[in-house]
Amino acid sequence: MTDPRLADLLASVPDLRLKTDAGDLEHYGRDWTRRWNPAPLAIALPGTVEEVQGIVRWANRHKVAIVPSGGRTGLSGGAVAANGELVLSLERMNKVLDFNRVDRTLTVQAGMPLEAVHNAATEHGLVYPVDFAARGSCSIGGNIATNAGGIRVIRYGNTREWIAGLTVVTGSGEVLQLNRALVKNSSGYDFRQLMIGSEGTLGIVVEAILRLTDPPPPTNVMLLALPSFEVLMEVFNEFRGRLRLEAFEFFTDRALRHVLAHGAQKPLEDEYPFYVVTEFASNDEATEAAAMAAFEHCMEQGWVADGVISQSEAQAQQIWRLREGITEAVARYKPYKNDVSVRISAMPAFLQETQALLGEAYPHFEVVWFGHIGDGNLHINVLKPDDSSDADFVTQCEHVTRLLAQALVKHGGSISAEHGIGLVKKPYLASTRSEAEIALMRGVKQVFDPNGILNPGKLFDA
Ligand code: 2HG
Ligand code: ZN
Repeated sequence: MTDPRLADLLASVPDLRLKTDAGDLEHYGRDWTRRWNPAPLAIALPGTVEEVQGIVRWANRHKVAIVPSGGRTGLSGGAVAANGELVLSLERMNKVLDFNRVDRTLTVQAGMPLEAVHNAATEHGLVYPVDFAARGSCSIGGNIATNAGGIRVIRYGNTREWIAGLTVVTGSGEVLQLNRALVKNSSGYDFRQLMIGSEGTLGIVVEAILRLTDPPPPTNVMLLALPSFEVLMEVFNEFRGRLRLEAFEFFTDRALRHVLAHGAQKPLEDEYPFYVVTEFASNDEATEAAAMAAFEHCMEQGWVADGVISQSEAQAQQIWRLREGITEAVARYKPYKNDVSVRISAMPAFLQETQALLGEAYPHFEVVWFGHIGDGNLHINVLKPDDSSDADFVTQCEHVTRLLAQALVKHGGSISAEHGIGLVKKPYLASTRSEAEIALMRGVKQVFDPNGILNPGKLFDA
């Protein structure tokens, strides 16, 4: 280890675990975007809050940038280290610290994988309800940094709703205990909420107090086949009106083809252009009858052409796999991803306009649509053809994203619904946030991170 800065780091934080092998730099320097070449200085794996503080103080002395790092499953480049940064991986800080039955809270270290959080809550007969396909690899700290959403937002909201308290190390190395699990706390600015979704630019989340809730009632999962995009919101309204929805997701025939090619089981005899997976509380005859009534009404209206309802837990999982397996199934095509949202009421007009826009702009690329339609959140994955270079492909897609951003401005939407801005969406931040807001964000960054060492270049340029 020849770099004198690293020698000083080890002198300042004596027991710190540090990795500098080429393979580790590569592994920890990238996220799921795969667009940037990783080039971190080193990887630090602290085991305590004090060690995190020591690293931050060292970084301020040497003006070395820190990239806070969880499971690196992000899709916006928020955890990429491509400029000699120190990656601060929370992966060793992955334990449950406390469970409080009265408060119904679970205190965890930030590096805990989401699935481990789910399991820990279940052990106490409760649930942490934020959930999505990357649950096994992503970490709760990363979820907090991006205010992650997922497949149950329609019922439970985003990560933000479930954070009762945070312990954060700021850019100047102070440790803040934010909100301390209070249910009511009307004592000025809520820095906890400011940290949530700040993408590691204001502070490093080291611990979180998570709110837990009762397990949902028994549910059923239904797959619906739709003849056209236009009826999607009609079907949503019908099901939402009659049932307590836990999820309402959609995907296209192209998405289905990829998931089937990746090993999922064909759900219906015939093919249809659009599909919905919906999960809803179903614990008695009345709810079962309501589900059938919604289905039949949609069939009569011609909004739904076919469908299947889960008869067992295994079948429910099979249906879910059709939706949850999409990201993995298309990963080999290095997709260019959009993650946009509009208000639910603006969805029909926005869908129509976007469909026309993308159909015209991308006649030569395969476009896979899916998403959390019940939250007004669309994922648009454009697949890279084998004969296109990475750079050409991204340039062409960026051109279309500029058009999409204009449509978002018109419909009052967001360029990032749940994946964060990171590096990928940085050029388009102004389509969602006003100049005045972005100027205030810069001011806030200056307060929490005066030397600009925390994840610089992500979200906006200083
Ligand atoms: C999902 O909803 C994730 O499955 C990933 O947010 C979306 O791969 C994507 O574009
Ligand atoms: Zn999503």
